[in-house]
This record gives sequence, structure tokens and C-alpha cells, in this order.
Amino acid sequence: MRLLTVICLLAGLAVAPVAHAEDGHDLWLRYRPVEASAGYAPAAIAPVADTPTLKVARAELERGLTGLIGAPSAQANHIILIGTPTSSPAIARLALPLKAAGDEGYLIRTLTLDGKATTVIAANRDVGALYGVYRYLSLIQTRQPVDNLAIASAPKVRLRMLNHWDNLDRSVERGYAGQSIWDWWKLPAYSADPRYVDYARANASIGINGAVLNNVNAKSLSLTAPYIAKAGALADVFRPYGIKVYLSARFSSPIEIGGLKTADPRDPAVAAFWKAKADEIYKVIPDFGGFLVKANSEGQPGPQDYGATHADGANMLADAVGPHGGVVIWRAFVYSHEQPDDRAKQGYSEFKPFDGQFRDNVVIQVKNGAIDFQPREPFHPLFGAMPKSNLGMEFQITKEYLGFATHLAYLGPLYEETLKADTMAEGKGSTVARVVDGSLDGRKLTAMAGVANIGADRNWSGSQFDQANWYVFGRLAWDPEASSRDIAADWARMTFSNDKRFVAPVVDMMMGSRETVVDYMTPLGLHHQMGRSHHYGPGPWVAGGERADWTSVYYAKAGTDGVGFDRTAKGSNAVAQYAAPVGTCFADLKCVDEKDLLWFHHLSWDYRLKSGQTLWDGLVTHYSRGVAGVGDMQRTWAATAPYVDAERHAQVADFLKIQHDEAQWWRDASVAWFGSFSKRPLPAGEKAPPHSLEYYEGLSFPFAPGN
Ligand code: GCW
Repeated sequence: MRLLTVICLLAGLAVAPVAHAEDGHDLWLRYRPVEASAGYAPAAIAPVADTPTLKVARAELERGLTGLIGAPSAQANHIILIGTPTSSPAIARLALPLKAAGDEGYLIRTLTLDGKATTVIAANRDVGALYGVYRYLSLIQTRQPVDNLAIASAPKVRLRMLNHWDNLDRSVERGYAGQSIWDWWKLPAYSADPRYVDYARANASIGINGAVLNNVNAKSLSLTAPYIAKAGALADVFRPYGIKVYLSARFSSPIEIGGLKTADPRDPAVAAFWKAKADEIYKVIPDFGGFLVKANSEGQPGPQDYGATHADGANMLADAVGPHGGVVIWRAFVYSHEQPDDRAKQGYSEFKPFDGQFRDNVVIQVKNGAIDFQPREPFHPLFGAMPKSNLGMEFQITKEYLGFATHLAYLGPLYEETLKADTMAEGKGSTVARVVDGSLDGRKLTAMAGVANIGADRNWSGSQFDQANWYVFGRLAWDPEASSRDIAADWARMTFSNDKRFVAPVVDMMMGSRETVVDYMTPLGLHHQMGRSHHYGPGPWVAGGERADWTSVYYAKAGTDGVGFDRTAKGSNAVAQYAAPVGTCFADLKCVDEKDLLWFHHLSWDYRLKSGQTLWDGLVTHYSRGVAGVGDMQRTWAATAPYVDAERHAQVADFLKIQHDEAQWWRDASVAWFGSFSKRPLPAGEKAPPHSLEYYEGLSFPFAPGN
């Protein structure tokens, strides 16, 4: 009897449609059926030209429409026509104003052709049509009308790339989503892993057109023939989706794999090694994007090892890839062991003098802030300071300093805050966004990179909401002036639900989430207070060790007299690296925004904040507000249960619980630590930390991920 039941159950399973568990794997490309009341009519897809990219564009359109509104049918009254004037005579006849679409943009127009309502998705190049298809599908996914369209869109930034900090052993530096998705061992023979295609689809859907496959802390091995072949296999998978591969290059490779005694960029044998290496790579990957280089930073080799400069190093590599159309992306994230100056000043000090000396195919890639991807940093002073160089933005999508994968922090507002910051370099309106998109200085080779948060976890990013950070990065790379709130709404609709009872509160929750993290981790301009090396949890007491600028006490400078890093003229004078009106404001207590207060000033515990509270009371209030903010997020999320599948809902709820506990821990440990200096009572109503400072200092986390 029991056996029979089991057999029946198994038989039932075999015929019943497999319940599609919503584990987040489908990202924002879920294409679940639209409610009939939305009124979308079925469509027919006109035949497309037989090119690799138009074929995937057509396949995506078919897949999306099938999921959303039903399979395309030749009988439908509505035709969708996709392509370019070169590939489609019908599109050529329309003589659409495609000039502004450039190489990667598109037009979407509703027209009547041969008496039939027709949506034309047209572009100059195939990849533009693919981007247009994703845009069209997103309109349906977000329930916008599609029967009278006149859309024109083109990316404002040329290189929109992910930087994977993926190692060849499949570990991921600062990765919290499992192993690397690149299965180097099985490549190149096995490149049919569906993940590679899904990765390419997801990136193309948000306009990302480049991927640096390996960690900037690079191994020379990745530039040997077997690994070039592996990268080539991935390049072949990504090519139809408009994605080029790049490799991080270890500067000492001429020694390690070239048999040379030196990597001095001025040595002709070294230049010849790199030229030959570039030729070798381009034979396998004809559209190879180029090299990303971390040089003379955190122990990585570089031109300074030989008394040469960043410009010498970058230009030598640029000459190797230049003839093939490649670029060199040279990172400005440098600070040296020997240099005692404020770490925040070193990138500017090292690079500004070389403005105008880099080749046209070099991009200097600058982190959003001068320290390191903190929950909040003022914009990096190099933005606006190198008008004669190509300057690219580097954001971190993975949340090394914002609670890893289990804290919900939507990074859109962080990115937007930096992009909208006004450098004043050429007067008012010289925003970071305009440096990045080239419009400020008329530069054409523009770039925005995001350190990827992608791994082999089913949900790609380690958490459901971290997918939004990948998504918003791509959207802002396409248009650095876009609104992170609008993007959050699109993402929430496509990823979860279009019900406004879901969208409105969840978008508000997302928009406030990063500030909540700032509150419980590093309020009022504090920075780099995380645990040593793994950066997990609070570690404001971290001191000593290899170098001062890897410690928390270096940044907070707490003492009985007060707290904060004096970067005014009386201190490190980092403010002088900004355009005068900006630097003057940062240095002026009446002008500086309190969110950056302790970044620029060392102040007494009794300093009066704008609220009227003392600095000490205000700090404690911020920490507690952060904890309360997570409580609010938990309540908001609990109320969304009716609109979200049980599996994803439960995972988010569990993670919020972790976040709440850890926010409390951050608050308590920070209050215990800073209280040991302020020696002032807690503000009324605030609870003392439940444990001693020694308890918090004694916690250890030997297997924290991402190291
Ligand atoms: O943020 C720091 C990280 C390092 C990283 C480095 C960098 C890849 O802690 O893990 O190394 O920045 O950006 O080079």
C-alpha cells in the first residue's frame, strides 16, 4: 500500500509540470505571465537576418513574449520588426533617424506598415537591436503601454564593464556568492554551461559590454596559451551578446612567463614580450578588449619597481594592444608602503602629475572614493583633476564593506550620490557623471566598471536584493544621470511583482537601505571601521599589524579629545586636492555636509551637531537609528508576503534577521569602543551595550568568506 502510494506520487511528479521554484536564478528576466487585464496583444516577429546577434535578439524576444503574453503567432495583428538598415530592407526603407543611436543605441517606434501595427526595433549595429529588444520586453515586464512607442536610447559611456575578482582556483576575492562562475578546469572544451549564456543575457539586458575575467591581483598563468584558449572559449559565447572579454595582466609577467630578467617597461625586450603576447591573444580572441592593471598597489608589481612611472607602464602596454584596437585600463587605486602621507591623498598625488601623458587608448580607472569602497566616501579628488586623460569610474558591486551578501543595501543611491557630486572643476555643473561620460572634457574613450558580485550560487549574487546592485550598475553605466529610484522600481517590478502595494514600500525600503548601513556601521563620515582583513563586522579597535592604513584607529583617530580624521590644512590637507570651492567647503565646519563630517574633521565629543546634539550623543543616535532602520525593513518585508513566492520571501526575511542582529552588534561594539574615549553618558533612552568591550574585541571569524 505504502509502496503504491510512493509509485503513484512518483508517477504524478513525472507528468505534473515541475513546479518552478523561484530561487532567484532567473534574475530580472523572469518573463512570468502578465495578468490578462493588462491588455497586451500577441505579436508576430518578422523574420530577422541570419547574424549571430540578431538570432539571439530574436530568440530573446520570442522567449520573453512567450513567457509574458503567449507565443508569437504569424496570425497576430501586431508585427515586431527588428534589425538594422543593412540587414533589413524593410528597416532601410523607413529611413529612420538612426544617427544619434550610434554604435550601440536603438530606436523603438510604433508605425503602420502594410496596414499592420508594427513595432520597429532598429539600430545601426546588431547589438543595438538586441539592447532594444531587452528594453521592449522590460516595458511589458513593468506594465507600460507598448502600443504607441517613440523611444530613442544610446549609452553615454563606451566601456560598461564588470571586473571579476575571480581567481583561477575558482575562489573569488571579496565574493560572497559562492565559487567563480568560470570553470577554468573544464574550459575550453566545455563552454556549453548554460550559465555562461545566462550571464551574457543578463549583462546584455542592462547594456554591459565588457567583462574582465580574472582578479586584478593577477596571476601570470592567465596569460599563458592554455588560459588564453579558455578565455577565448568564453569570448565566443559572449560575442553575440556584445560582450568583450578583457584580462587582468600581472606586470611582472615578462619575468614569470617570458623568461626575462626584468619587467622594466623601458626595456625593449619587455615591450617586445607584451607585443608578442598581445598578438598571441588577438589571434585567439580577435575582439579582445584589452588589459586591466593593478600596479604598485598593495604589493602588486609595477613600473615603479624599476624607477619607471605609471605612464611608462601604461603606455608600453597600450602600444602592445593599440594596433589591435585594444585598451589598457590602469587603476589609480595605489598607495605605497613607504609613503607616510594620508592614504586618501596618494592616488591623486601619484596620477595628477601625469595628466596628458597617457596614450589615447589608456583609461585611468578611479575608485569612487579616495579610500576604498566604504559605505560612504566623498567623491575621489581625481575626478575633474585630469581633464587631458581618459578617466573611468570603478564602483564596487560586491559588498565588501557593506555587510557582504546578507545585509540588504541597495547601492543605487551610493552610485548616484557620487555621480551627481559636483567637482566644480570647470565651474558649477562639472559633475562626476560628466567626467565619466566624457561630456565635461569632450573625451570619447569613457568607462565605468563595477567589481562584480556574481558567483556560482543559484541566485548569482548571494542574495536576492544584491541582484539589484548588478542591475543598477549596468543601468547607470548606460546613463550615469539616471535616477536610482526609477531603476529600483524597474528592478523590483521585473524581479518580484508589479503590484503597487509591493512596489511602493519596497522601493522606499531599497532607497533607504544604504543610509541605514551607514548609520549602524560608519555614521557622520567615519570610515574603515570593519574587522581586520576580512572586513566582516565591527573592528574599530583594529590597530598595529603590517601597516597603519589598514587599521581602523588610523581612520577614526578616537581619543579623549574627540574623534575624526583632520584633512583640513591643519591636518593632512586632503581638501586641497579638490577644486577650490569644493575643498573650501569640506574644510569649513559651517559648509561641510554632516554626512562627511569626521572624514574631514577631528572634533571634540562635545561639538554641537546641527540637531543640537553633541557629537557623542549624535553618534550613538545614528548607530541606534541604523538598528531601528533594519527593524523597519523587516516589517516592510513581512508585509510583502502576499506578493512574493514563499522561497524568495523566506530567504530575504532570514537575511534581514541576520542583518538586524549584526546591526545591533555593530552599534553595541562601536558604542563600547568610542564610549571608552568619550567617557560621556549615553543619551537618554539609549541602552548600554550588553557586553564588555573586551568581549567584542575578542570575537574572531576564521572562515569569513571572500578573503
Ligand atoms: O578593497 C581592497 C580589497 C582588496 C582588493 C583591493 C583592490 C583586489 O580589500 O581585496 O584587491 O581593494 O581594489 O585592488
